[in-house]
Amino acid sequence: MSDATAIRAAGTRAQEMIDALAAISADSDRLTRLYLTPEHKRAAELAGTWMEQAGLSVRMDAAGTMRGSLPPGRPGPSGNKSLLIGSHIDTVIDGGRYDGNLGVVVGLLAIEALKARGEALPFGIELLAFGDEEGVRYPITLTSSAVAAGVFDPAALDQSDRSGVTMREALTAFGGKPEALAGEAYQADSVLGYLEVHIEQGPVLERTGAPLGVVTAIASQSRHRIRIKGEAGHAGTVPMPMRRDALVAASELIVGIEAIARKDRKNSLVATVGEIEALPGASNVIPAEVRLSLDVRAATDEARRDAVATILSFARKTEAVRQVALTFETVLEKPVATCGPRMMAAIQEGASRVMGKPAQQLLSGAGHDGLSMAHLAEYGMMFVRCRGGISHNPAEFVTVDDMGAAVEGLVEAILALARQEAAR
Ligand code: HGY
Ligand code: MN
Ligand code: MN
Repeated sequence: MSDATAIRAAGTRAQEMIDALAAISADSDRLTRLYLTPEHKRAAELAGTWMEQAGLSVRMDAAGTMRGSLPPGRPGPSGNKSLLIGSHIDTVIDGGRYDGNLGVVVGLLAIEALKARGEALPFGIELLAFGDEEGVRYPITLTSSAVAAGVFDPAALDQSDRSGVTMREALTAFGGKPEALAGEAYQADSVLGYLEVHIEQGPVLERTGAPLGVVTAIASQSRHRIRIKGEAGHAGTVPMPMRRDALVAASELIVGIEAIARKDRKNSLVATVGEIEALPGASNVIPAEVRLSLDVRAATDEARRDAVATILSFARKTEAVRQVALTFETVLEKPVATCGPRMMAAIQEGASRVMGKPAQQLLSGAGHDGLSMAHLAEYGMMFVRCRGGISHNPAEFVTVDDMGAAVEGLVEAILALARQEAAR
C-alpha cells in the first residue's frame, strides 16, 4: 500500500489544478469549455505552463492539442520510443470538472513525481491535453486525438457549429493550422503505447469500494441525426385527427427508443436522445419539423448494430402511422476498442500496488480518446472512482485521496512498463 502522506499531497495538488482549470469557462455560472474557443485556448495555455514548470518541452500542435515532451532518461530496448499519456480538457455544456481534465492533471503530477524520485525511464513521455474529445461543438468527436493518431478525416473541417462557423474557420481563428494536421500524427514505430487516467463515470468502483480500476475496452458507439417532417398548422383550428404533428411523432419515437434499450439484459445497451429541436418553435403552431440526436452504445458492435436496426424499423412504423417523413443519418460509428495487453498489465500492476489488492477490470460505456489512439498503438486506461458515478453534470466529484491514488497508480504503471522494457 502506498504512502498515505504522498497520496494526500498529490491529491491536494491535483485538486488545486482541477479547480484552476474549472475556473476557465464560457459561462460564469457553470463549466462549459468547447473546442477551439477562447476558453479552450486559456485552459491549454495553463496546462502548457504547468508542463513547462515540470521541465517538459511544450508546443501546441496544429489541432490545438498542447503537447509536453520528456526525453528518455536512459537508453532502452525500444530505442527512443515514447509513452503517450493524455486526456481531454474540453467539457460538455454545464459539465463536471474532472471528466478529461483529471487525466491531464494526473499525468503531469505523475511525471513530476517520477522526476522528483530521480527515475530515469528507458522511454520518453509525451503528455497530451486534447482539445476535442466530447464532440459538443461539432458533430464528430475525438478530433484532436484523431489528428495525433493519424486517423483524422479532413472532411470534418467543413462541418459547421450551431452558429455556422466551420471547424476550418474556427481552427484558423484559434491559431491552428488546418493544412498541417496530417503532419501532426505520431509514427507508430515511435510510440510505446497510450495511457489515460479518467473518472469512471459509472457506479461500479464506488459500489465495490475501490478507488482505482482497470479498463478492458471502450464500448461500441454510434451517433445519429433524425429529422421528422410533419405539417405546420394553426394550433386552434386543425382538428386532432387531421394533424401531422412532428413533435408528437418524435415523442412516440423517443419513448419507443427507451423501451428498446430497456429490454436489453446482457449487452450493456444504452440509447439516448440528448438533443431535440422543434420547428418553427411557436406555441400556437403545430410543429412542422423536429430534429433529434441519437446516441447508441453497447458492449459489442453486433449488439449495437442490432439495436440501431430495431430502432430504425420502429421509426419507420411511427413514420407510417403518424404520416410524417423521417430521415435517419448515421453521423459516426466507433467499434469496440479493446485495451492492449501490455498497457493493461501495467495499469493492473500500478493500480493493484497502490490499493494493496488486485484491481478489478471493467468495460467503459463512455467514449474516450483511446478510441482514436487505439489506431496508433496499444492503449490502456485507469479508472478513478467518482461519487455516485455522476458525470456530465456539475455534481461530478472525486475525493482528494482518490486523485492522489490515481497519481501514485500511474507512477507505478509507468515504472511497471519500465521494468517490462528492461526485461525485453
Ligand atoms: O460521450 C462520451 O462517451 C464521452 O464522454 N465523450
Ligand atoms: Mn471524458
Ligand atoms: Mn465526457
